[in-house]
Amino acid sequence: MELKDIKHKKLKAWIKECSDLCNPDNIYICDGSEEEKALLEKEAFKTGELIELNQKKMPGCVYHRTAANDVARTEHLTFICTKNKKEAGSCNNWMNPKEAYKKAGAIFKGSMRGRTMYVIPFSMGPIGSPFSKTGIELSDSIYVVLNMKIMTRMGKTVLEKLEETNGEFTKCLHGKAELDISKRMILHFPEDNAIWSVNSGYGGNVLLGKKCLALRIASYMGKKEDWMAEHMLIMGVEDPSGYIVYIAAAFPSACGKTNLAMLIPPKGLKHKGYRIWTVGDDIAWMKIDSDGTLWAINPEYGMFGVAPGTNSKTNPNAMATIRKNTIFTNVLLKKDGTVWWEDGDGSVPKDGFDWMGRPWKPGMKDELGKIIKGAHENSRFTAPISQCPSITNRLEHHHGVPISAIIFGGRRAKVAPLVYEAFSWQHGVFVGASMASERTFAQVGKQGELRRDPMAMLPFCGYDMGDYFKHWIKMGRKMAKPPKIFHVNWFRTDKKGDFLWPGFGENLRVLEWVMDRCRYRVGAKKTAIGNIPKLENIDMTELDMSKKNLEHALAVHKKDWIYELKSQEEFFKKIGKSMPKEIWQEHKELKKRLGI
Ligand code: GTP
Ligand code: SPV
Ligand code: MN
Repeated sequence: MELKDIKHKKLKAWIKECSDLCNPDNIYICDGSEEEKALLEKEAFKTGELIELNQKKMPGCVYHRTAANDVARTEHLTFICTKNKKEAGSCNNWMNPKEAYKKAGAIFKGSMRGRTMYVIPFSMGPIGSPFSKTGIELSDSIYVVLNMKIMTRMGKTVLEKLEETNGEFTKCLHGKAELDISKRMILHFPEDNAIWSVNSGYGGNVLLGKKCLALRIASYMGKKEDWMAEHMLIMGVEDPSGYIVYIAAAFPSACGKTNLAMLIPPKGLKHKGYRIWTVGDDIAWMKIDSDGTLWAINPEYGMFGVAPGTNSKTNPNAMATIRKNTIFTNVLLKKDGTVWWEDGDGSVPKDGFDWMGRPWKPGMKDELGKIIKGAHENSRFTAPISQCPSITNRLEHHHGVPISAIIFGGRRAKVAPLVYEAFSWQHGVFVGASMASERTFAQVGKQGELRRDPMAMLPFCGYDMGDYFKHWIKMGRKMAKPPKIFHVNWFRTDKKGDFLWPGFGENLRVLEWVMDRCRYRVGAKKTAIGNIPKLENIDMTELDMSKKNLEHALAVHKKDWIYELKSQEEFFKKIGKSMPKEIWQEHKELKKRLGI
């Protein structure tokens, strides 16, 4: 298919406009077929953009390295470009759309000379579902095309549907340009339903269906159209009677979404016969259906997961998912054409090539004496979600799944207990709004620093944060049966700095309590911050953890929370006038409950 064959007038004109700007040698319209994939891979092997992995041991797997300064989302170079600055709010970087188009336009100009511009039609959500949105990404990167093929429903069928309905689409323009970080810009134009990304080749910056469309642009759409786009995993927990409770959970980047979404019941709970169904591991789109309950879909089709720390003990389902047809980015390349990462499976290889392509041996140190890692800490795998052994059979279901509980969570060494339940929807919105987490390697910046990250959406909300909280409150009022809201923290540490809670599969013990609360099967202990489990209501069968440590994990320390309140207040003040009075009200109530 060629440009002249495109019947959708607006689409054709826009591709032409972008091609006039970027000046590619060729335009190629992707059909999403396996033959196309094979051809593109072959070409990328020739140029070195991709390396073919050992096909005997890792069928269908390829390897890619990004530039050394292009290994994580760059939030400081990410902008919301609305006419009115107020719409973007104080938590986003803002740029005037005119200025943004001009600046980025100058960088895009002629940037695809000698390259091909790939036209990537994709659907976020099942094709044709009332939940779904169509995007067209133009990119000069084969790596992007191949990732989009895994991460979204991509190709001919999407384009046909768009033409058939003469539908709307999000205009996504991506160019690698010179991969120059000083000229990198990730721009969102919610009023134009457009995204421009230039000078990056890394994940969330360039797979424009993911964070850019499915969260920043979609959250903006959701506010207007009465739905929600959230940074949440979706999972079903089936009990032995066959009843499935669906849970959506928002944790910041690299805080355990992928792991929780496909957990395997721990040994001690095996006899209870729970089964986990994975619906999504990063993004949820949620709508109130005619039954008054909240239904969710995973708009994605693949997983872009953190490699380090993933192994057959912590996450066997992820290991099974990435056995074939997977793109590995920035991990260690072994001499036998397989890959490895820190805390992965198998023994540490005696040599290989690190994520920058340099010869590597374990224990090597840099000039500062720091150990050189073989895989970058934010190295990732891209794999079809259908390969996950616990995949739900409702992935293509146009209505998604009904959500009974929403869980917020962060990475907090102190303060936040293992789990607590909000008293109401409005209190739950406050709990989400006051979330905080220690920074991880998934974003550039100081690691470990605590930052407030409401609903894990700080870097992803496409409009003013105060208005976003209002939207949450409004949605709750529209639901006949709003989900119960909880907060968890798998990362609380003891005095020595070790995690108090074993995490991973054992987290089911906490989910069990969450489900029991949703079904009114168990009581709770009321504290100032919310309801926490009575010790005897967390099933500790075969878990090597003392009662005392469970007590520590669940403890609510008044002193910590007084400090926490202040930090929340500072953050809410920064959001400014748009902060809903209901959230301030909840803040006041918490103060009262703490007796201050
Ligand atoms: P993004 O893809 O960046 O959004 O990350 P994510 O939220 O999906 O996080 P993921 O599940 O990939 O986990 C990130 C890191 O946290 C990995 O190194 C995991 O091994 C670790 N992790 C996940 N769950 C737990 C847990 O329950 N306890 C502990 N201690 N670590 C965990
Ligand atoms: C995240 O950082 O939340 C990710 C990886 O899931 S990225 O796609 O780069 O945003
Ligand atoms: Mn994520």
